[in-house]
Amino acid sequence: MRLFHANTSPYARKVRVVIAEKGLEGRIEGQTCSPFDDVPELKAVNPLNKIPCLALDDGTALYDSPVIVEYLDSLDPANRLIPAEGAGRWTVLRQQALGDGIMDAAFNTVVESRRPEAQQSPDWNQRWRAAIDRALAVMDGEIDSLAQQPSLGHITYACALGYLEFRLPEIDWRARHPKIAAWFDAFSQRPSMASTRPDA
Ligand SMILES: N[C@@H](CCC(=O)N[C@@H](CS)C(=O)NCC(=O)O)C(=O)O
Repeated sequence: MRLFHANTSPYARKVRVVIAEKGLEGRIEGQTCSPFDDVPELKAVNPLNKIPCLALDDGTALYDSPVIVEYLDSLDPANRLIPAEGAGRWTVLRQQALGDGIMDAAFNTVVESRRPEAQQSPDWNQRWRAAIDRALAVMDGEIDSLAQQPSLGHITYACALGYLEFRLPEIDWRARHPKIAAWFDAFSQRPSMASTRPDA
């Protein structure tokens, strides 16, 4: 299998952390690329021209990141990061959606900031910032009750927080959410997180 990714992509980091947590490194070759460059191999497997994309050995490909992580999790059902059923499954999937939503709002903000200033939209920037702030408040409310066993929910939260810190440090979420900061610092000690830092 081949994973198209970039070190700075929070969605790709989520997939790479899952690969490391599940010990699948030996089965997946990485290909770093930017979707903003012309990469014919990426477009050939993902018509959306986005990363992450996982090209399978049978010539098919999986995207986007929630589909890829569900597939990777299924390869080793004994060590699941997404519960197979029950209330826990919906909690983890909802947490993934919350973390992915922070990534979406942050990524849009970063891309918007690279457009000519006259074309940037203050309305959209405010909307994305408000979504990030509300999502962080929800995360704060549940951080003390996160399960001990790491799940895809934990991983997605950590990758979203790492991306905010990397690309939008001015948000300074640590100052408003010290409980989240303490949890993030502890979770970031995991080898899967340390080896996938966006600034590495
Ligand atoms: N929902 C997608 C989002 C993927 C995504 O937007 N990736 C960015 C890089 S961080 C990308 O490839 N953007 C290229 C584009 O928007 O054209 C996922 O979870 O995989």
